[in-house]
Amino acid sequence: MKTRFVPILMTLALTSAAAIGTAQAGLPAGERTATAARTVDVELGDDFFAPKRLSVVTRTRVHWIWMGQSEHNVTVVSGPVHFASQDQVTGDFSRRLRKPGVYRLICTIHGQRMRITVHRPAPKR
Ligand SMILES: [Cu+2]
Repeated sequence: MKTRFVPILMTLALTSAAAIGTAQAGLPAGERTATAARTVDVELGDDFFAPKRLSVVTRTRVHWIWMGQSEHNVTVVSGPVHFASQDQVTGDFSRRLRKPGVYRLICTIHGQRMRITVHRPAPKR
């Protein structure tokens, strides 16, 4: 049991660090916003996405990480581009989102949802 506990604590610590790094005042709870193209991690648990809502600039890479015990997938049900992961129990999946718009995603096995809004970066001055 001890051997299982350590990785879980490490994962929690990493998740908290990531949340602090992207926390922004004035945003609804659970909403994470990226203003520069980079990689944003999303946890895929039993049965939820965290965060559920994401707002990112074009060219951001979204990286889903399987954290639960059950089989899940990431499937776009509406949006500018459609894609889907395999059904998997562990591992990860990523996509770079180049087209602006609203992407609605679900796990087709359990129905948990998430939404990603992709917007163009603000013009440079
Ligand atoms: Cu699922």
